[in-house]
Amino acid sequence: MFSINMKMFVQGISIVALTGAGVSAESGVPTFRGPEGLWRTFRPEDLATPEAFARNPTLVWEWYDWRRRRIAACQPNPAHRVLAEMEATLPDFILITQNVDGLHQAAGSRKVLELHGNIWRVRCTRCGKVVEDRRVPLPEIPPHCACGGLLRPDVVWFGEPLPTDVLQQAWEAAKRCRCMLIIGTSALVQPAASLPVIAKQSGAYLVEVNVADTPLTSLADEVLRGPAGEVLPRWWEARRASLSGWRCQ
Ligand code: BV8
Ligand code: ZN
Repeated sequence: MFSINMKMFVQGISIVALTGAGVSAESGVPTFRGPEGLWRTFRPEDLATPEAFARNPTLVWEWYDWRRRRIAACQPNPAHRVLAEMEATLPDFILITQNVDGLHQAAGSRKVLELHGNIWRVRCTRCGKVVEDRRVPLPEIPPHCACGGLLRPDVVWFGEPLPTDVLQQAWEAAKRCRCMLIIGTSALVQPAASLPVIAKQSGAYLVEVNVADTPLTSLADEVLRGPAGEVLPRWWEARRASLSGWRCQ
């Protein structure tokens, strides 16, 4: 049983949640490497790289436009909502996500570190302007900036560095947290997959929420095997009650 005690909460324990595509699976957003995963039809190097974009921006944008239309039809699920509630309830909580779908923010999370960017932002390859663009479908493919430059999705492609400030904050959060929830990630993509290792080396209690084993499972102190939308609310319900009991003292 998860042994974090109330004192840790009282001392403002730092809890970090790291999420991957699995947290959005029950919302209907396809994962990257699952049986019906996004990559099943495409290979990452075909589409999610700067080289692929330089070679064929139309193909890359057709894929992103298709994903944007899919995601636009998806709503946050109970796992997203519980994470927003944890942010509102716990004195020291931060959410780190590999996802680009924006569903954490749609569920009410505000303290979100987006390691890989956001599919609802576009960036001009000429003037560098970054704007939110929620048009589905896009009026033209590939889309262009007012300056005439080609727009690209404001996401981190394979072979591209993660935003330095975001990555720095994520390292810091992993180093200082007392508990890390690792939710719905295959733990295959770096440097995101190293964050739980850093947390563990710093003495954190690791809770993995997944429907299957991952390379991190052996490192976890507690494994919640099942869909995040079901098991995470139960896990939180068991603790929120004791937390609110603490508030009555
Ligand atoms: C970097 C944004 C260095 C785009 C993504 C050569 C050159 C440079 C780097 C490398 C290289 N070779 C390898 C690398 C490192 C590379 C990497 O890690 N490759 C892997 C594939 C081996 N990393 C990078 O390139 C990174 N950059 O290293 O730069 C650098 C430094 C300086 C200068 C230049 C370069 C950039 C990585 C970011 C790539 N962008 N996304 C887009 O989305 O379009 S990654 C993509 O994978 C998504 O962000 C996704 O989130 C992420 C990880 O996947 P997961 O989230 O884990 O999803 P997945 O489908 O894999 O797993 C789902 C899990 O959920 C499963 O475990 C499943 O069991 C579970 N699940 C399913 N349903 C549920 C569930 N769990 C709970 N409940 C459910 N209901
Ligand atoms: Zn421009």
